Amino acid sequence: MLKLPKGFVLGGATAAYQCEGATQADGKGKVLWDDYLKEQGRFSPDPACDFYHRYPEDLVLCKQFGIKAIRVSIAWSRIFPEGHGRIEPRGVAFYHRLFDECAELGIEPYVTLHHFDSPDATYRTGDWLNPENIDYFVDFAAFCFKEYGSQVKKWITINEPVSVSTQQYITGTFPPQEHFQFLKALQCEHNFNLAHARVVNLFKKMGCEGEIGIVHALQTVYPASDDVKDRHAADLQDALEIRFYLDGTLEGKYSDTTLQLVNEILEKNGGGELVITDSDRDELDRAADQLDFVGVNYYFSKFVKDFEGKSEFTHNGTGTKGTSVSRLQGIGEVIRKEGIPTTDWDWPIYPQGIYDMLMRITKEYPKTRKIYVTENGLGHKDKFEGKDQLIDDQPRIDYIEQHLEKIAEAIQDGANVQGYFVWSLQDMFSWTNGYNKRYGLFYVDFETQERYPKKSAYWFKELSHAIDS
Ligand code: BGP
Repeated sequence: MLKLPKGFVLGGATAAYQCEGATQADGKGKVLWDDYLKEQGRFSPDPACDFYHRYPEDLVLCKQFGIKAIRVSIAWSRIFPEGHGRIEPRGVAFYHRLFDECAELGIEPYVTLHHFDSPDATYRTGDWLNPENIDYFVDFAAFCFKEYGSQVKKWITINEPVSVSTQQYITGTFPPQEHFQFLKALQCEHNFNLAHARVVNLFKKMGCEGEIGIVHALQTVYPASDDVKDRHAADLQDALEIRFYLDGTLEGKYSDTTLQLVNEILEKNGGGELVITDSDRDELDRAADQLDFVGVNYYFSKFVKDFEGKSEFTHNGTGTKGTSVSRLQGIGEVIRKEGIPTTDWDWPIYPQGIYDMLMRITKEYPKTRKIYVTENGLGHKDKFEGKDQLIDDQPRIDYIEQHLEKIAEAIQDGANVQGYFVWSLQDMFSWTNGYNKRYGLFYVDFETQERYPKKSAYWFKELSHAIDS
């Protein structure tokens, strides 16, 4: 059995737009995804798994299956339908009910303020590239701290800012679908670091109780070979996706090497200069000193080789193995590494990557107080064979177990990892893949909205008991 410390938190993760459904209910304002998904016509975010109405049922399942904590996010546009100004009381009331129910059942909510769902109104005025929208986000955060401060003690400023910056402006897989706009992507990265820092500093200044952190997507990058060019390619890819964020949020300062790498990326892709002011630097610096934890989302690693050709990117959003392509001009090409299994969506399954990332944070970012693994899990085409048949998702159990083993090893080697949240609690909507990429411990029949515990849910329950005993 896995050697995890007593008190280690076992949780399930969700995000508002992926599970709530009810995207037009009770005065909710539009978000950037609403029109975009409608135009695409591939899949709808409604009703997803209808968490907006069925959260009591899901929380009971948590209780029954030893899940002690849940990651949820507050949809900014339920509270401020236009991103700022007018407040929607029905949206405010919904989250009070949700947090009350959590308290009733003894499940601790870890609450994210931004999980990919900017209000349409702020999106249309430049989203994170417009400093005014950062002000609105800070106001939204202040509102939440005051309103829900007695119910919520664990806060997360932003979920995976890198997924937004790169998918909006480099790979074109998030709206507005722009391609290879490196200056925009990197400016967006800095602006995210700044927005996060301002919210952390505000939280501490307000004297709020509890802890605050940020969640990063940290898919470890390795060079495809020992060749010096491949090693440099891995460094560039890492700077773009990982290092710029870790420096900005955990150290509170971009190192000279990080800035050199980032400038090299810009030079090779049309040039331009980032706007980073002295006051920004001061915010970053103060926030890193006060940050309580970092959340690590880890699904896979990347193996990168030198690439000097024209950028090209194809997203595998259907689960057809071998269809993804990622080549970034002057940065690197993601290759398939012999001997490393991949999911149907081409994500290499490489548990060593989580160990290496946890140890990197521990060693290279010593200000970091605590780490939670805030997302990890396996996207899989689970088969439902009738109400009385247990859904056998053994590959998911294997995946989670292998990663938890590596987490346990990192803890033994000095990483202060306090908990693990499986992505996802129940099956839900996936931003660029729709509904056939299931992650949940609980199977959701999207027609009837019935929930069925999968084999992995029973496995998770045993693990939870083992940690408690
Ligand atoms: C993370 C996001 C989640 C979730 C997960 C799985 O990047 O924080 O919101 O979607 O990845 O990703 P996907 O749904 O693309 O498979």
